[in-house]
This record gives sequence, C-alpha cells and structure tokens, in this order.
Amino acid sequence: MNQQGLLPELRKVGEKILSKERLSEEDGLLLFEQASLPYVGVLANLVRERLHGDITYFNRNFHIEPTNVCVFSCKFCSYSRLYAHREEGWELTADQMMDIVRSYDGKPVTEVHIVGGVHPKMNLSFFTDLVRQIKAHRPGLHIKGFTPVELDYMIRKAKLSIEEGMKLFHEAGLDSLPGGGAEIFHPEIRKQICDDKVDADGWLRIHEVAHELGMHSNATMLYGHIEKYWHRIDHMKRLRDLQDRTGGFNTFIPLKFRNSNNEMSHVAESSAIEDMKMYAVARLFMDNFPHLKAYWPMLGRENAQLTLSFGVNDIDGTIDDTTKIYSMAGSEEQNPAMNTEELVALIQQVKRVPVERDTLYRVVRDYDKEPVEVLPS
Ligand code: V47
Ligand code: SF4
Repeated sequence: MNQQGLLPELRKVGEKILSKERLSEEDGLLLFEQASLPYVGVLANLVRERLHGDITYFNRNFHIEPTNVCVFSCKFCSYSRLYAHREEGWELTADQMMDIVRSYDGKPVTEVHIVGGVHPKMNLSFFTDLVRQIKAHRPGLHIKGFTPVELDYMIRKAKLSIEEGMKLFHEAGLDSLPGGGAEIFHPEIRKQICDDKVDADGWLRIHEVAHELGMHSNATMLYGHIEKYWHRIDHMKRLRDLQDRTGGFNTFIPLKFRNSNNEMSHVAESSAIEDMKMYAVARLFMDNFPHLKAYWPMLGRENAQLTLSFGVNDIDGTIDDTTKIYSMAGSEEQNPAMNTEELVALIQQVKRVPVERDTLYRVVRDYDKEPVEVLPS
C-alpha cells in the first residue's frame, strides 16, 4: 500500500491493522476524521479477506412485524403509530402470525425475524406463547426476535427481573436476539432522538443476559443523523467491551438513517461515501465481531454491493417483502424482496463467493462448491 504523504498518525493506524493490533478510540476517530476513503477501504478489505476471503453470507429468512403500534415515540421512526391512533396501524393476532409461519411450510427458510412496535397490550405471555407455537409447528426454524426495547418493556410490565424474563423467553424457544433498538448509546444523542425507551446500559444488559443463557445476538447502530463521529466510536466501544466479556455477538449492522415521513425529515441523509467509510471503520474498530452486515433493503442493491469492498461480508437475507421499517422511512427498496438467485447474482457480480448460512453462520450452501443439501428444518 502506498503510504507516502500520509499523516504519521494514520500510517501508525495502518501498521496496527497490518500487525493485528487493536485500534484505540483515538485511532477510530482519526480514521473517521482524517483518512481518505481509499485508505480505510483498503485496510477494511484486507481485514475482511483475512477473516473470510471472498465469502459473502446471506440467509433465507422472513420477517414478522406483529404491530406498528408503539408506546414510544422515537423521532427517527417512520413506522410506528401511537396507541391512541392505532386504527392507522396494524395489530396481528397470534393466529395471523401463525398463518404467516405456515405460509412458509415446505420452503427452505432457516430463520424468522420478529420485531415490531411496543404495544401496551401485547405482553410477555402473548409473545412467549407465540414463540412456543412457532417452535411446536416448526422446531428447526431459528427464531430471532425482540429487541431490548420490546423485552425491557414486557419484562418490567410482568414485574420480573431481566434474568427471569429472558429465561422465560429462552425456555419458550427464543433462539437469538436481533440487533435493533441500539440507535446511538450516548445519552447526549439518545435524549434527543429516543428519550423514552431503554437506555444504553439496559440494552447492553439484556444482550449480556441473553449471552449468559447461551443465546447469540446482533448489534446495530443508527448512524448518519445528528451524532458526531465520537458518538459512533463511543457506541462501538461499548459493544466491543461487551463482546470481550461474552463473545455472544455474531454481527454488527450499521443502519443508515433514512429521513422520509418522520420527525427528523429536516436532517440530511449521509452520502454513499460516508456510508462506505462507516462500514470500513466498523470493520477495523470492531475487531472481535466476526461478521459485518449491510442490510440491503435499507441501502439499496448497488450500495449493498459496494459495501462488499469496504469490510462487509454479509448482506442479510431474502426476506420476501415482509418488512416495512425501511420502506416507510424512504429507503430505495419500497417493496424489498429478493429471491436466492438474485442475491447470489448480486454477490457474484462483484466477484465474491455467495454462501448461504443459517443464523449462527453454519453453511447451508456454498456456491463455490458442489450444491449441498439444505439443512432440515
Ligand atoms: O432499531 C428505524 C432502525 C431498527 C429508521 O439483527 C431506522 O439481523 C434508518 O434492527 N432510518 C430495527 N433506520 C431493524 C433492525 C434490524 C434490521 C435488519 C436485521 C437485523 C438483525 C436488525 O431499524 C431500529 C432502528 O435503529 N430504524 N427507523 C430510519 N428512519
Ligand atoms: Fe417504537 Fe421502535 Fe419506532 Fe421507537 S423505533 S417508536 S421503539 S417502533
């Protein structure tokens, strides 16, 4: 790599990456503030290829969004409706959600992703029953569901400790937690964009307890709005510290803020260049996260392809148009749906190797080798 003309501090950061040394918070901030896109890109790609070669994971999943009625009022949310206006939203019954699950009978999906608003009447026993019903119907389907925002509300309302509540979900059959609800941890920003929901320590504690119970989880960060670079580093540092203690996170997913139909529509969205820098710095700073995911319905297909050169090794799943979170916030994908062939082609077009995975990154099918049996479910 040509490091001529580089700031000596940036050169040192590059040397740390080459010698597999951990980056400090100052190093991460320096990359955001001073490094060129090619510089962070080359380093992030080096780490990506060191860890995964050309392998790019995707999975076959579907989403269930039980409701968009929510007791909270996050300023960036384009999707929720207050309980007082619930006639404008949707509330699925357990039977309707089971109908969605049954509609995938015989189809080779490996995961259901369940996330929605925080409905005051959908309580802990409603959702633990739902999880039990899904498991009874299809034991091999991995259930990834509920953010700490939903869990904290349900568990507190049931007057249980976090440990007791999470144990009930685990025993019901919840396999892992998705990454949502993290937003930006620092209170300076959290106060302005999502004041009333679970705070950073509460979010981190629920993931920690999940990890202690043997569950895995993902982590996200909502970036590109009113936060500064140092807030992003602070957020990633808190996740990196927890991962050092538990090792329970699979994936880090930076989520690009979209500004349609919400109370933050006056805030400009980040450019593609900023997005690629975000992924690259995340790959370099989050050295104990095995995977970095770009969620294609939010970024759009072409930008998702680009991220594969900036540290990303996973582009989520086929999802079949079953999520509304991003289409309502103005993402490129108004009706996100991609079948397996399209996802495979998307990855191959940028000369990477598609590998279908399950939620825990076990290989279901490696497109570089002979086709293999799809895992039984
Ligand atoms: O927490 C809401 C985000 C998240 C907007 O774990 C917005 O595999 C951008 O976490 N602009 C929920 N983002 C979705 C989520 C997720 C998605 C895909 C995969 C996984 C996983 C997790 O969506 C929320 C919030 O951060 N969000 N509104 C918006 N206007
Ligand atoms: Fe509710 Fe989640 Fe929307 Fe916040 S982001 S208002 S918690 S649905």
